[in-house]
Amino acid sequence: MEKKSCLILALDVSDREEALKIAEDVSEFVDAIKVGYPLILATGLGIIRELAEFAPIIADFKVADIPNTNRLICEHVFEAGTDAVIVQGFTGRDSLDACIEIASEYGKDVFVVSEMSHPGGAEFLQPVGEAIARMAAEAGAFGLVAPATRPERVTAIRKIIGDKLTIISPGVGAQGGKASDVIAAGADWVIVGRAIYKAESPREAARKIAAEIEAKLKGEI
Ligand code: O7E
Repeated sequence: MEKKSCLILALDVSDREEALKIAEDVSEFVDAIKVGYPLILATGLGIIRELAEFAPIIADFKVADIPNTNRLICEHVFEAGTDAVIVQGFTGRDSLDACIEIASEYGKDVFVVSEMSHPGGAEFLQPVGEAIARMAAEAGAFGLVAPATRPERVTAIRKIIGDKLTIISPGVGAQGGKASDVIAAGADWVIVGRAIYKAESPREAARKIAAEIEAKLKGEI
């Protein structure tokens, strides 16, 4: 995935036309579009190829099963035309290896959730987040998902993985995180959903966040 704006759109709308319109409007300002259960369950897997016209697609199915089932899920996901899949790390190394194996057959990427951005993410996942990050690095994942709502956790995870893996970070906007803080903390990309797709002008909202990130990277703010 090419790093330009360092912004990923989380497209959690349920209407096909709306999804395509937003994707087209914001495509200039995003490096990828993340799609998950809300959009896919509402419109079907075919939306992935339609959206891929506008940006690389990350399939957020947070895959969390035994190795064989993970393999079957990832095959469907890559056959549908996605560039990357998001999987959970807590299911263990063999389950993660199964996803990475299929991804490398297709020449695609795997992101591993190390810890989550909502308050409940601190209950069970946070205590094992660093161990999951180490495992993902050893397994050869492309990247990790770490919480924009807790930039200090992004920094802690960056220290563990060094430059070996990328970090994508959700929780900016509606969940309270700030894009420039998370980039400064060590994330490669921020993931933004509602603050863009619910804005009066999704294009303008995406442009503003991309500009904030650019200013941070240039040391202007
Ligand atoms: O809060 P929003 O509207 O900006 O949307 C955030 C998106 O990131 C949404 O799709 C949600 O499911 C996802 N997400 C989190 O918010 N927190 C997490 O810890 C993990 C994810 C996620 O997408 O995991 C994979 C990146």
